[in-house]
Amino acid sequence: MQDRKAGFDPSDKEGLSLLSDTPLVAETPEECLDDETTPVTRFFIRNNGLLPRPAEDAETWTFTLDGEVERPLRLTLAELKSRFPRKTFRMVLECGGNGRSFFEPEAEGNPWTHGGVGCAEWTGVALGDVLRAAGLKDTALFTGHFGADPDKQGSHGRQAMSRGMPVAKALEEHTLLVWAMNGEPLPFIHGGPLRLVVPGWPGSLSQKWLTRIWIRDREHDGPGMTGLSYRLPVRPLPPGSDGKGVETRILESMPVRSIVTAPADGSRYPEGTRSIAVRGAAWAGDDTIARVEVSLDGGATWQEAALAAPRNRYDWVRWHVLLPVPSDGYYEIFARATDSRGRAQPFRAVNWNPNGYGCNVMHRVAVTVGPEV
Ligand SMILES: Nc1nc2c(c(=O)[nH]1)N[C@H]1C(S)=C(S)[C@@H](COP(=O)(O)O)O[C@H]1N2
Ligand SMILES: [Mo]
Repeated sequence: MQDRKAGFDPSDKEGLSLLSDTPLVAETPEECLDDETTPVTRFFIRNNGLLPRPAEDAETWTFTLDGEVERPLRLTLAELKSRFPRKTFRMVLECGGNGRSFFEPEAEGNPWTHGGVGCAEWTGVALGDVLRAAGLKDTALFTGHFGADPDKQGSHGRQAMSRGMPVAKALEEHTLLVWAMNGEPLPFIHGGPLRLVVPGWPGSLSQKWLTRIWIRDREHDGPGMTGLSYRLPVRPLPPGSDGKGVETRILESMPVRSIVTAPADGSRYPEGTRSIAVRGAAWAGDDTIARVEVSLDGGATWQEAALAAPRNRYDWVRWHVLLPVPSDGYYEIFARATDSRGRAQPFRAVNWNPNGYGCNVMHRVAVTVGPEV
C-alpha cells in the first residue's frame, strides 16, 4: 500500500495485504482480527472504482430518497442526524467474495482468503425510519443504491457499483445509514461522510459515499446486479464451467464462517508445550452461531469452544478454547462453525461458481511445538 490517494493515507492502515492497487482492495490477515471490535486501522477495504473527491464539509453532504415514495426526501447529514433516532450496533461487514481464493480452479475476482471481513460499531439511523418518513408506495419493491465514486475509468457519469435489496431487508432494524464507525466520524476510505450498512448480506450492498437511494417497482439493475454479479447458480455447477446460460439467483444472506485469530498461522511453541489457547470469531449472515468446534487431528476429533455472547444481532461471536497437545510436533488447527439451522463449514471449497461467491471453507492454521522437524 504505497501511494497516497486523495483523502487516504495508506499508513492509516496496519498490516493489511493489498489485493489490488487500482481499484484499492486490501484484506486483513486473520491474526489481525483478534480484537473484539475491529479497529479502523485494521478494517479491510474494497473499492470497485476510483475514490471520489473527499467532502469539504460532512454536515452538508446531501442524500436523496426518491422513486416509489409518497414524499421524496433530500436531506443533509445534519438533518438526518437531527430528524431520526440514533442507533449504534456492532455488526459484521463481509465482502461477498470472502474466501474466493480457495476455489479450485481459480474463480474470477479478487483472491480473498478469509480476511474480507471486519466487525465495527456503526452509528447512524435506521434506513427504515427514513423510508417510513418518505412513505413507501404499494409499488415499492426494491432499493437501488448510488455513491459519489467514479468507475474504474474515472467516469463520474457511471456508477462504480450500484446494488439494491428487497424492501423487507431495507426495513430491518439493523439496516443503517451510517456516519460514525467505532465512535469516530466515518473515515473517508470506508465511505464517509455517509454510507449504508446492510448486515448479513454481501458487503457490496453497503454503499459508500452514499448520495441517493432510488426506490424501485422492480429488481434493481445497476452495475453489480446483472449477469453473474453477486449471483449463484440455482443448480450446482461442475468446477470450472463458464456459467453461460445457467439459471442464477441473487446472493442474499452470507454463509456461516469462523476464523482463528490466535495463534497465527506458522506459530511455534516451546518444546514440551501441552496445551494451546486458540481464539477466534464466527458469524453466519442473517443467521446465528450455534457452536464452534476446533480440531487438531484433521477432524477425527473435535473440541467445542466457549462462545461469548454477541452484543446484538449481526455482531460476531468471539470464541476460545484450550486445546490439549499430545506431543511435540507439527499440527494443523481447523475451526468449524455451525449455524442455528445446523449448517456447518466444509473442509473443501464446494459450490464452485464462476465469480467465486460464498466460499466458507474451514480456516486452517499450522503450528509447531518444539524444534522444527
Ligand atoms: N460507493 C461504493 N460503495 C461500495 C463499494 C464501492 O466500490 N463503491 N464496494 C462495496 C463492497 S464490494 C464492499 S465489500 C464494501 C467494503 O466496505 P469497506 O471498504 O468499508 O470495507 O463496500 C461496498 N460499498
Ligand atoms: Mo465486496
